[in-house]
Amino acid sequence: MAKLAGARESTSHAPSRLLGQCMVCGSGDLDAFLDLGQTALANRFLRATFLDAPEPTYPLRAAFCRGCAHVQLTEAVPPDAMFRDYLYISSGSDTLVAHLEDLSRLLAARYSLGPGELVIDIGCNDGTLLNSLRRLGVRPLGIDPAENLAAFTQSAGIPRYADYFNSKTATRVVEAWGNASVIVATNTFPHIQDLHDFVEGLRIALAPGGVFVIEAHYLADLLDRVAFDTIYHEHVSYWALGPMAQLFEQHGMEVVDVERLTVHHGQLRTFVQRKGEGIVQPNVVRVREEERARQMDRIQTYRDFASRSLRIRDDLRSMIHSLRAEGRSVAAYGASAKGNTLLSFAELGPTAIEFVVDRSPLKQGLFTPGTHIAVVGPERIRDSSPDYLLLLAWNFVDEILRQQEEFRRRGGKFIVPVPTVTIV
Ligand code: JHZ
Ligand code: ZN
Repeated sequence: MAKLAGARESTSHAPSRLLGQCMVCGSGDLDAFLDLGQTALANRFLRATFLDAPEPTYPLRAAFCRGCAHVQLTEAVPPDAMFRDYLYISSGSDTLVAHLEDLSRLLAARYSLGPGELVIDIGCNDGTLLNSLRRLGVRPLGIDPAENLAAFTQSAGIPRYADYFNSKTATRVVEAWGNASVIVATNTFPHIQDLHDFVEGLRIALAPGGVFVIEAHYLADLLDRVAFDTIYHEHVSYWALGPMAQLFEQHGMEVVDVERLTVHHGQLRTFVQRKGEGIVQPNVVRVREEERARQMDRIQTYRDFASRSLRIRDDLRSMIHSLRAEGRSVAAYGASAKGNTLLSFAELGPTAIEFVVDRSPLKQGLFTPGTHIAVVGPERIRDSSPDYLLLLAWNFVDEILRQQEEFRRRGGKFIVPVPTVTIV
């Protein structure tokens, strides 16, 4: 088991950096459309002994670039405060493990990957994807700055370069391991603060004809699901295909294929190659047209989204306060990062929410950042029989409802916060 984090014992407050310009096109014409307040870092769960210590918080605001329609935060938190010691593990959800196994099979088949070929996973986390790639016979390499997660790949014998990916580390990686046929990044691309240097790193590390495959939450789905809770400091970018294609074009690369996925709350899987090395599929043009048709390049779209987000916050707050006033007990399920945006924004603390259940042993025993609610194991649902569970990991609703049949049979109800607050 990975060691529990050192950084959670520190109360140091490295300041955030104001992003005065668009990270894609450099325009200074940024329009902030949603202010989620001053919040603690979403994955920075606390030990009991630190509940009274000052907790660093940072402004959380999303902005639209009038130059290229990219959506990003207005402030960047120093990466070391978020990624050196990382609590989220990919193997925490059966749905996600199955998804990453499918992805490894797709990559191996689509690119006919042989035993000598290197596949790099940027943000490899606990090595779930790399394990499955290795079983298919390819040569895996993980790159990830999380020191506390290195033990997972080490015990599996998978090489890992424990740092951020950029042009400098790409050069070192090529010297030590050679060029990669495929570089993949699942749920990592939204975290990248220096996009241009990252893309230069790809150009250095990819073999001729090599492919970069991104999976990241898709802005169109974020809008449809009103998933404002997925806005937190780790995610500096909220990707649509239009701005993403522009980014790669600036570096002599192009998006050659794209697919929409249902995993998490809806994602985009994008395939990128050096210009001229691949054939651009009709999907790319189609998705870009769909984005224009639904006005993802207009600020009004984001203003409407912001109003719907405020409405959810108000509805949720009043529902939970009235349930509590009627004497009902309310707890939450899934100590997800997005759950912490939701709890902070709706100002729901331990008097409203008794505890948060999570399967991950890395989170149990800790307290939610900012709101300080205890995280406990799933057995607590049986022991305390809460009347309601606020579903903070709503992206796994099917998996969780299946697991919690007993709770529901006994009359327990789930509150699903988005796209509108509903009880199931
Ligand atoms: P989950 C993470 O966000 C972090 P989070 C990251 N920044 C990102 O971009 C997204 O993923 C994609 C628990 N759980 O996956 C496990 C149960 O207890 O929605 C997790 O702690 N029982 C990389 O944190 C949490 O819920 C279960 O049955 O918002 C879910 O977190 C299941 C399925 C999950 O991601
Ligand atoms: Zn821009």
